[in-house]
Parts: sequence; C-alpha cells; structure tokens
Amino acid sequence: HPVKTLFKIPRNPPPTLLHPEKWCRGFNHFISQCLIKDFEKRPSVTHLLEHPFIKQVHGKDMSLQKQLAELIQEQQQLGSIAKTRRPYHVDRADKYSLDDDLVNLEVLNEDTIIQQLQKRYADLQIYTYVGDILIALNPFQNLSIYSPQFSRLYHGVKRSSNPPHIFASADAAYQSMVTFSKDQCIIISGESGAGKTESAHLIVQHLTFLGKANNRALREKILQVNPLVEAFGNACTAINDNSSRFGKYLEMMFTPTGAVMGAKISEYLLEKSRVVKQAVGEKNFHIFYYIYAGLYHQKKLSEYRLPDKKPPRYIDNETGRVMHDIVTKDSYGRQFEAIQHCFRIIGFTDEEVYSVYRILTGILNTGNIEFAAISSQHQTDKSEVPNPEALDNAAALLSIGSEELQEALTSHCVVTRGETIIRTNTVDKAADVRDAMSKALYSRLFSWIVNRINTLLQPDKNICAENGMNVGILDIFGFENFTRNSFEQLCINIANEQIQFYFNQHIFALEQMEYQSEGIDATAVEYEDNRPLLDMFLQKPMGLLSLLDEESRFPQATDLTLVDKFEDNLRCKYFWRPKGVELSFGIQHYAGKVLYDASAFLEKNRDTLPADVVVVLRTSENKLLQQLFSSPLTKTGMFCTALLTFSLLQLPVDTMEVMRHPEETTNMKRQTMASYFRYSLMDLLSKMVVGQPHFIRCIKPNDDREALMFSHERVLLQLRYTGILETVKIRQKGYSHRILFEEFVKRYYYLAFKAHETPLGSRENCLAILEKSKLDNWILGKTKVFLKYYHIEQLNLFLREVIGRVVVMQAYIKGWLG
Ligand code: AD9
Ligand code: MG
Repeated sequence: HPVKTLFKIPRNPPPTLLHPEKWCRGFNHFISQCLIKDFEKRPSVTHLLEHPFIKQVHGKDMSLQKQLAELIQEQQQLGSIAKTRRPYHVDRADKYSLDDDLVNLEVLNEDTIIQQLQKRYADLQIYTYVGDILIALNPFQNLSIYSPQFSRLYHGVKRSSNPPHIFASADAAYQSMVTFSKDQCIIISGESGAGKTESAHLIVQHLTFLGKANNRALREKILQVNPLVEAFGNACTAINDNSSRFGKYLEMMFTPTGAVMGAKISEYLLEKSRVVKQAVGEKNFHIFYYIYAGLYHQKKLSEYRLPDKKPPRYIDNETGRVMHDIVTKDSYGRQFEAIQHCFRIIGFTDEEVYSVYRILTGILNTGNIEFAAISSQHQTDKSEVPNPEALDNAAALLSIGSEELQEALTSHCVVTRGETIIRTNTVDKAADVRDAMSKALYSRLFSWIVNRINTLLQPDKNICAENGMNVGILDIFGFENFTRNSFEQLCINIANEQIQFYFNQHIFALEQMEYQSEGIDATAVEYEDNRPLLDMFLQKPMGLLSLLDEESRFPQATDLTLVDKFEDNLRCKYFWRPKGVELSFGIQHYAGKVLYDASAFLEKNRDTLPADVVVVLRTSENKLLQQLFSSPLTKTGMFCTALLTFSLLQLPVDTMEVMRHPEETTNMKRQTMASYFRYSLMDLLSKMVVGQPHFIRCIKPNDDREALMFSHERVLLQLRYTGILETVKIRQKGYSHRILFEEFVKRYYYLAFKAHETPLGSRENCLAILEKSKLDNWILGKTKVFLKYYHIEQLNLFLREVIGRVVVMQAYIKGWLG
C-alpha cells in the first residue's frame, strides 16, 4: 500500500518483543495496516497527520502532506469501487456471496456446478473458487477488471471481501511467501486456448505491483519478459492465435521483505519443428512475421537479403496471405517495434539484438535454399543447389562461407576404420539437413535469449539474494487434439498428463494417505488416477518413450515398425490401433481420446544435426552464432532434486531410471527428443515440488472463441476430466492444510503465548492456540494439525492483527521513534 512507502525500515531493530529477523519484514506491513485501519475509521487527512507515528517519524514534512493527499484521493476512488463491492457485478450489494465458492453448494453434482458456473459467466463473473483453487473461465473479451485500482482492491484483504479474482490468488501466494518465508508455485492448467498464458500475465502484473521495489527499472524489465519470450515461443495454431509452443516456468524473486528483486525463466520443449513446417491454417513463430513486416515497413528487407514481393518459404504457409496482411495491416510491424522496445528495456545490447536479427533472417534465407538432383553416370544420389543466390544470402547473414555451407548441406563425412570418407546427400537428405540446421539455429537462439534474460534479471548480489524467496508461475502448452496429431502433440499431451498427475497427487492422494497415517477418519473421495497412463508413457524399458528410443536406434526401422512395436508391447486399455490406417495409433488421455499419426516420429525423435553443419556454423564470424554452437546446451546439476521429486510424488522407481544415467540426458549429441523430453519433465517437476502449490484451472467455455457463449457440453467435459466435482467434494470434506505440531506452534504461537516465550511444538500447545483463535472444524492427528482451507486465512489474519497490536504497543512503550 502507498502508506508503506512513507516509512523507512529502521536499520537496527529497536529493543522489541518480536524476534529481530521478523522485525524488518513485519514493521512496514503492520504499521501501514494499523494506519490504514485507523484511516478507514476516520478518513480525514488531519487526523492521519495527527497520528503519533506520522508526527514522530516525519515531523512537519510538507511532502508528506502531499503524499497523504494523493493517498486519500486514491482511497476515495477505491471506496467508490468497494461500495459496490462487486466491481463487475454491480447489482449485488451483499457483503459475501455463497456463489463465489463451489464448496458452498448444498446440492453437489455436475448439474449444480455447471449451472452455477453458467450463471456466473452470464454475469461476467469469470472466476469462481473451489476452496483454495481458482476456476477461470475464458471471457473471450477484454474486461476492465485488471487495472491498478483492482490490484489495490485485492491487496492483502480477506478473500471474501471481494469477488473471486486471479489477483486474489496471486495475492494469497505472495502473502503466504512473505508471512512464512516459503517459496510458492502457481500451477496454471487447462486445454489449449483456455486462458493459461493470459492468466500468467495477470499474475506477473499483480506480483510486480505487490513486490513494489524502489527499482522501477526492474519492474519494467520484468513486465517485458513475457511479451519478448512469447514473440519467439508462441504461434498461431488452429485452436489459438497466440498458442504457447513451449512450456514456461517463470520464477519471480523477492527479498525477505517482499520487494521484487529479479526473475528467472526456465523453458521447456520448444516445438522447433514449426520453424520449417506448419500444418494447414497454422503459422510459424510470431517473431518471423514481426521481423519480416518490420523490415518491410522500414524498407530494410534488402539489407537482410529478403525478397519484398514474396515472403520466404518458411513463413509462406498460405501462399499470398502473409504478404497481403503485411501490406494492408501494420500490426506485425508495430509488434516488431514493441519487441525492439522489449530488448532495449531488458538490457540487450544493440550488437546482440543485431546478431539476433541476422540469425533470424539467416534462418529465413536458409529455408529458401533448394536442391536438385545431379544425375551422372556414376552418381545418382548427388544434389546441388539450383538457386545459389539463396545459398549466398543465407551464408552472408550467418557470416559463414557459402561454399562450406553448400558442402555441409549436400555431403557428409563418415569415419570408418580411422579413415574419413565423404558421402554425398540425396535431394531429400540435403533438404532434411537444411531444415535440421534451421531448427537447431532457432532453438539454440531461443535458449540463448532466455539465458540472457536470466542474466539480465538476476538479483543484485548486494540485496540479500541468499535469503530471497520466489513465486514460480507455470504456464505450459495446453492439451491438444487436432485433426492430425503428430509427435509434438504427443509430447504436449504427456506433459499435461504429468501436470494432471501432480494435481491429483496434491489434492487427493497425499491428503488421503495422511488421513490414514494420522488415524483420521475422513471419508475418502474417489478420483480418476492417471498414473497407469503415465506409467505407460514413462516406464522403462517398456514404456512408449523407451520403445520409441529403442526403435530410433535401428537404422532399418520405419514409422510402421514403430507402431507395430507399440502395438506388441503396450497392451493396455489406454492404447489402441485403428483398423485400416497403417501409421495411426490412439491414446485414451485423461482429457479425451487422441488419434496420432506416427509419420516422421523416428526422424523427429532422432533429431540429428550432422557434425558437418556444426563445424561450419562454428566458423561463423557472428560471435553469438559461434557461441550457440561452441558448447552443447546441457542442463546439469538437477539430478538430485529430480530424485527428490520422485520420492515425494511416489512415482514408480522405473521412471527414475533416466536420472541415474546422466550421460543419457546431458549429452545433447546422442540425446533423442524422447529422452530430452523425459528429462525436461523431471526438471520441471523438481522445481514445482519445492514450492507450496496454488492451482488455477482454466476452462474454455466454447470452441468458437465467442464472448458470453457457454457450451454446456464442452464445459462439462473439462469439469469431468479435471476432476472438479471430486475436488469440490474433497474441499468440502477434507483438510487441505496439514501442518506438523512444531511448525504450527512456531507459526502461530503469538496467538496464545507471550511474544518472548518459546513454547514447545506439542499437541497441547497446538490445542491452546486453536482454542484461543476460536476456530472450529479442525482436527488434531498424531503429529499434525488438520485444517480446512479457510482456516489458514483466518489464522493469518489473527496473526497479523495480534502482531500489529504488539508492534504498535512496543513503539509507544519504548518511545524509540522519538
Ligand atoms: V495454449 O495452451 O498456449 O494454446 P492458453 O495459454 O491456455 O492456450 P491463452 O491464454 O493464449 O490460452 O488464451 C487464448 C485467448 O483467449 C487469448 O489470446 C485471449 O484472446 C483470450 N483470453 C484468455 N483469457 C482472457 C482474459 N482473462 N481476458 C480476456 C482472455 N481475454
Ligand atoms: Mg499459452
């Protein structure tokens, strides 16, 4: 709150009844809360100025009066919003609506849930709680509920004070992080186009607001990260015009006092095949259109050796369409300017940005290189480049020799018995090598950009980075089911399968296991466990990914032998092979049946980049490009954490196998996509399990992307496969927070004991605290306190009030302020 900025944190904590380490964190917050409370009772500037704190700390500082006047104005504005209380539902003036939370439903079944969601959606109440979980329906229209005023409205207040909102969820994660000094993790799930990425943006927006650092530049930088990364990692698909083609885990880092101090992104599984080929009606990554249009409008196409009549082949999926869009609308061009702005704000140097543009346009030119067969008496499998100007253009932009490039594309070295032999490539093989090079260039460039952002946004070493905490936000590509589904969809859907498993573990499995071990009689809730399916994919040696790897090792194998192998080995109800379509196989995913087309599965999995190409690219005079190929991009050092993940999630031991063979995952040269994918998944999970999870479930109300259209069937399907009904049941009956006695006493002892006391973490002391706080419906197990989701908020509020009072009393008593 702005009041907070009026106070400076004392360097040395005064003699205090509080623990010294809690002082700095607590002071600002509690003092400002007290002042705000006071102000709410008597909203007068004079009264506030007369407040002993203000008088003593700031004396007769005139700038303070000005700041206060601004504050009052803001309070009044907020007051007018708060009066309606339901900013986007003004006809209801009641203080608390039972409709806000599905847990309050008296008659609980699919019909009542869907009716409630439909009614709320018609009122543009797109958010609804299920206990501590947030359901977000995609409004498919811009709503005016995300302004800074709303950020203020949702800051640090009781959840029931306002309608459900994504800011409230972000706020809960933030408050939990600050109060308990614990990392948090917000997991956003939902199918493609359900609104995950938009939700992730809104969370970053609110967290940046909450973590107000004095460093305005840093805040600005963090806000530019998503647009920049998404320009390179998102694309238009048949389902979503801005579909994420990679998984993103963004960690926002905060100081112990809750000020934002940096950010870090981890990217997963960029769909690099899109660079060279897109399905009908789909497009390449946004950045290619932005840069082509930007250069077109800036009249710089010739500088980057790009044609101005016809766009390069890689972005000309629907012939003529792109050029028409670029000439008639300037939206791509404006996006290019926005991206340039992002690069600048985040701190990329001009030289770096120039190198990035050269690589991007180099890729576009590479795509234009064609191959034709040379037939001679002796050789039938030789190819040449019939359009050498394209070759020269690509080589010039990549700052490599044109001849060397041609050689690397049309031939390859084989070493046999110590001798190096040069073999020529067929036309098809040469085209594959060209595309493999473009994919490698793009994916390595993408990883470099992400790493560079991480370096530029890493916390300043001087601001107590070692004590920092973070909130991680997970936004991956959603479940996909197109008319034709390929290897990429399989990877995306397995990743979603894993996220669903994680949700189930948290919401159902772990909770029920704890009831048993703690001797608590809580009714079990049945849920759809997708673990057998996940095992079918991940288990070694007979899981689908292992079979794929095994088949990829046989040079004679074909996509057909692969599907045969699947059929022979995956004998379970989740796999089937349709009759009459040779290369097809079907999987019964948690979110529905998907038919996959196995064409090119082996090639995509092998993901080979010939050494000849790497050698040539390493000779580039473009330093950045050289760097991209000088070392294999590895992800090391995560193995221990990943092992921890598996013990926490209780996955079968077999799935840990990959982690025991680091060489398999760290050596990019020999790595298949399947093993890299498996590794990425582990890495992601290892990050997620460290923080306390908060779940946001995005739902797509219709497939036509229409505002206010609520398709009963589509919503019902999503509610079913995400297990919402079961989630409501377990939140009604269950105890979502289970805290060890010791931890509970440590957290809440102020509520029943004197601040200087150090009570033992015993059952009796927990009981004393719980009785003092007058909560009901809790249970004490053998070693843990079992609480309902709403108890935590109540306890935290009591805690803040009590500590707030203590701080105020201390300040008066000790007279330290004077
Ligand atoms: V994918 O798995 O990456 O293909 P997402 O990320 O789930 O998918 P996204 O956030 O991109 O979906 O949302 C799709 C579109 O829905 C957006 O481009 C917006 O036009 C629209 N949308 C989603 N959420 C909101 C919102 N809160 N307000 C307004 C929204 N529009
Ligand atoms: Mg997305």
